[in-house]
Amino acid sequence: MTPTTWLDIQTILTLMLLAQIHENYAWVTLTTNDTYSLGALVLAHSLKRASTAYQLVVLVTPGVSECMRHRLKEVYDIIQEVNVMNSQDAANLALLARPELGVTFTKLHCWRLVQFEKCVFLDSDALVLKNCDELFEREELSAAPDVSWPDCFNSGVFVYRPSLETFDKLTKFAVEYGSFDGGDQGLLNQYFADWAYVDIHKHLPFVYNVTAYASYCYLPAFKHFKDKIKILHFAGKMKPWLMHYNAQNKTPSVPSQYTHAADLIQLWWNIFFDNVHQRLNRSMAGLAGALSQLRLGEQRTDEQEAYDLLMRRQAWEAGQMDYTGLDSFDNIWKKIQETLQSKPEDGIGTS
Ligand SMILES: [Mn+2]
Repeated sequence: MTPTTWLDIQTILTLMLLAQIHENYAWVTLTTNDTYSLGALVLAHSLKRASTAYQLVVLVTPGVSECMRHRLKEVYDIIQEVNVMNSQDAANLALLARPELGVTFTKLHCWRLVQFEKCVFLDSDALVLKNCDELFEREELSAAPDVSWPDCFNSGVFVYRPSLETFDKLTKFAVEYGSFDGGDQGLLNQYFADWAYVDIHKHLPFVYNVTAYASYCYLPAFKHFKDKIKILHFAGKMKPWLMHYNAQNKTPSVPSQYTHAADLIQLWWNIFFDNVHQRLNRSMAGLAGALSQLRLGEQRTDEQEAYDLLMRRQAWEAGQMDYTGLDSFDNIWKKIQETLQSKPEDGIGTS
């Protein structure tokens, strides 16, 4: 065999191996409604911008509209419907004042994607800034420390191996022991309890899951290491899509707690306008429908501003709306127009 032929065979074998790895690895996220799907769409585009070699999977619950599912299908390789699992641990959730966290138990379904050998789960409120394909070299369960309690990992980014057996054990564990914080982070930390002590390779560097919120943030370090951040995580209640966006000057109104990350929030919105906005339409629920009405470079009408504000408030409060009936776009729009058109004296005598 000539050296050239041998080299060719080696190249072919390497390429075959790589192709197989690419098929067996996937990024996975979860969305439970149309508003969170905005995050999932921007996240997928951020992964593509970072030129990932791996597939993208999105888990959706029944709360995601048909129309939004079509948009998700355009950018995700696989869209998988899962049922909402509640922690039914109302006391713990109330303690956290985050009743919406119960839904994050749905995350456990990611272990059922057994067509893949290894996956990285990313919350849909994450934004990938640099290629992170090297994460697939890590083992289950690899994650970055949580800023509030660094002996716990943050469950917004983690490497895992899909397995029906693990899924079963996790759900049984959840039923038996609950979760110390009522959400998936407490549960996963209880289950993978040796994470903090046993294997340092399972500690991802913090740059793979940097929390954007200022009171959780070591600001001088944020400034110093900003260029090294690989994944920014908008943990907490304030999400980029909840920030008011000025379509005329193309900038979001960044709350004071986030000014250190203003350029990265601007990046989220730039990706949103480059890749997501034009594919939205007003039949979508919540903020997705409201944002579809934005026109860059144009000032919004009072009605549009009022509608946007209402949708942001709804999303903030995580209120359940009836998107097809009384709370549908057309009805809310009509109500807003009536309110804005009514003269001030109309309000006299009403509380
Ligand atoms: Mn999150």
